[in-house]
Amino acid sequence: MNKRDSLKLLAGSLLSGAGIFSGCGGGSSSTTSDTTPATPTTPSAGSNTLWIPPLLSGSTAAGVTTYGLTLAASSVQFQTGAKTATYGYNGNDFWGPTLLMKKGATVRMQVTNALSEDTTTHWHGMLVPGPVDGGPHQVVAAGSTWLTDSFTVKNNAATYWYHPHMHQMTQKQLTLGAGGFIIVQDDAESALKLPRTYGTDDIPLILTSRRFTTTNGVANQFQYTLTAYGDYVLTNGVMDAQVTLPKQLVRLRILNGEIERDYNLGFSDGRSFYVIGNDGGLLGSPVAVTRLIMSPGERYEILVNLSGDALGTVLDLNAYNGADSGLSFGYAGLEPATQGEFGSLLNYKTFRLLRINVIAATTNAVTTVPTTLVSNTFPSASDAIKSRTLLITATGPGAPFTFNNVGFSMTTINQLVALGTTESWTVNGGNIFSHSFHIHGVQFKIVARNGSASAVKAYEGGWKDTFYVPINETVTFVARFDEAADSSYPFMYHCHMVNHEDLGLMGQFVVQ
Ligand SMILES: [Cu+2]
Repeated sequence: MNKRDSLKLLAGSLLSGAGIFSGCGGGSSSTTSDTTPATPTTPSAGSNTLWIPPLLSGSTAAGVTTYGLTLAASSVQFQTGAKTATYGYNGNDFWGPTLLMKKGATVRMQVTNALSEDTTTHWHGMLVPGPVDGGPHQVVAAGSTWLTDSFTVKNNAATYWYHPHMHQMTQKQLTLGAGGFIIVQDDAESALKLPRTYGTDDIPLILTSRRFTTTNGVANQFQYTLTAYGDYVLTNGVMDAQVTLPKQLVRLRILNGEIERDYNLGFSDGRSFYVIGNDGGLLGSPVAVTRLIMSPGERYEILVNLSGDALGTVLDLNAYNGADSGLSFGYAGLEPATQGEFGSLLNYKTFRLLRINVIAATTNAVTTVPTTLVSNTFPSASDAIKSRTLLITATGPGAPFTFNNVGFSMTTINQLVALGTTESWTVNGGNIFSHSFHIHGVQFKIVARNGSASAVKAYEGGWKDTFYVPINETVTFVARFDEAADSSYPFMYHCHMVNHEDLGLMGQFVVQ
């Protein structure tokens, strides 16, 4: 047993009996008692058609576009036997529609909570003020509707997402399927010759996995009582997903939607692909890679060139998380166990995320990778008027992760930031495990890893809101804080491994 396992097993033994979910809203008694993990079986080799979330463009009146979302309970036939209880937005059984919006538009969000428990809806990566942000303080009570103030879309063209952010309920609600994409378009992106026919050559991909209980419940919703790692890949909510893609340049908008697992992405034939976008916008130019590490909450847009492939070619998008990956301890999913809290059938191996079958090209197909994309102006370290350091800590056996030894409290503001100023933040991953750091209210630039600018990967050189923090490494970013938030609706910074977040690896800050 490694150090992390021993720490967390102790944490689990202390915390699982502490009734973390008691008092967190009703309606889940039938699933909270369903904690016995099924004996895992090898995932089938069958293939199911990839689901593409429907687009939602909102309804416009008097110059304001309103996006209506309703979160409700549903169920999915994932396994033979009983259906699995799930959550989805707008009548979808798992996940929700893709909100399509344009930079510069005036929009507002309307969320109806049709669950029997409270939720919140956070617009991950969107540049909005505190009261619109949908963090843990902006509770949408069971049966109620939240209509935000209108706001101007300030974000660059990129792929964002929405998901619940209810404290100590985020893991459960995200695990059950509550989430969705937001695609922002802008003039700079529209001027480029890029694939953008949604569902044809422009494909959103949420990558995640789940473990099922003996009664086909989703096991991973229970903090520490069972693994955060799934045994079965769900790509856009579909097990063993396959998609037909045309023989041309194809754009994949990829979200690591996992609870905890990192992905080391690549293609089965080892081909290069091209990173064109980060969390908050396009890069200056495409970056060719054969592997791409994504931690939970991150988005990357990539181009895959299928124009040279024969019709009928079969290609797999895989996670290279195995012994031959070159990865080392701390990377989430590298633990060799196949069962138990830190085990999974998908751990310490290469596994398939999506099977691609190449079909005929469309008319007006894009077939060449652009040499340049957009011009970005980032804040620089020399603009920073303040530096902060966040060390990811665990105070000892039995304790969850914290920032600087201070666990999350809804009533404690941890940082005060002056509106309109630029700061440099350094996150130290600590010596126990890797993490995925996310901060609300800004898009930022990663300027150093372990103090070295050259250690920042070229593919993560754009606008970011979430990043991979390896064990024993530091990551420094520079951000300009232009969105206001007061202590009524403060912004959050947290680990996007949502089991860590729910147990206290989160802090609050105001910008004023
Ligand atoms: Cu973490």
